[in-house]
Amino acid sequence: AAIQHHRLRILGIPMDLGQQRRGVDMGPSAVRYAGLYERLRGLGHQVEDAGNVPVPVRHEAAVQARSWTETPEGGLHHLPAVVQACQQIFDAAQASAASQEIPIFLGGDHSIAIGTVSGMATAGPLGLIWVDAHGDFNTPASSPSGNIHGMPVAVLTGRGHPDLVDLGYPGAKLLPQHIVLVGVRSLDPEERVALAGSGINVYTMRDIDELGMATVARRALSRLSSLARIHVSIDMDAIEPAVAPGVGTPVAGGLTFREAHLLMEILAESEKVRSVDVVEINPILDEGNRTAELAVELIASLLGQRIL
Ligand code: B3U
Ligand code: MN
Ligand code: MN
Repeated sequence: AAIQHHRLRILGIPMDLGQQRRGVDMGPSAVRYAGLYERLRGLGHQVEDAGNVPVPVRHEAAVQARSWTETPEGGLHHLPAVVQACQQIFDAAQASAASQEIPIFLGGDHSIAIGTVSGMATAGPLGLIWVDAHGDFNTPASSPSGNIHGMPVAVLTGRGHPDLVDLGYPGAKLLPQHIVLVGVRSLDPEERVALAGSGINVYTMRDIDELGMATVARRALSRLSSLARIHVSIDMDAIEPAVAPGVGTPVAGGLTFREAHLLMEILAESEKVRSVDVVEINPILDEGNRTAELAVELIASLLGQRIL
């Protein structure tokens, strides 16, 4: 079948407050430098680069955290600044959701998805495919780190700090059965128990090894068969670190280059992909710019690039 042409909107979100390592705020620049705009134009899409959503810089966020509120942050790093940035992300995503365009959100760490997914969910039922080495299903009680980037999936199902859960509008944004995790291989002890009992569909690396990525990708889509709109959130640490070294928390045993592309190609065939996040690229930790270059390739495959 011929490739479907879309209106695409690139939005950078230089967020590094959801985790401890410096450098993920440069993710949007790295992906732009790797040629995202040109590649998507080359596929025949209409592309607009809308620039970046403002995110408080780290020092300012630390100062604000002390001055904005007398109450403690509940152990969450940079909570007020993450909430403020996610509110702006929510507004941008909500505007995109109401239009015909497909937004491509360039992180930044994975805490941005609290805003992107919540905003996209305003236009009706939304399925979520979360490609990640981690579960990102921690709550303030279960998190070993206090890092908000380990919490967005929990937040989107209504679990976690109220300032995050009630972002945009009160309460859960997605049903657990409308969420599919792919590539999981690192869970914290309590996170693991909560995830197993959540109703979320999880495809671990073991599942991918046993079933093959084609089967996993098709099963993931069949879980979301009742939904017309899917958000794909790609944490680059899902990919094998030898292939994608420029991430803050690499975990051995990830998706191969070929598995990651096959997943994108099968998701593209569904013609349900409505929005995309690409997160956790840290150019400081990268070899050259290869992790951002891989991200561009994966986004292209997700948006219709075909070999034949
Ligand atoms: N589960 C750990 C580590 C982690 C989560 N997401 C990433 N790392 N990228 C945590 O801090 O919640
Ligand atoms: Mn993640
Ligand atoms: Mn991860």
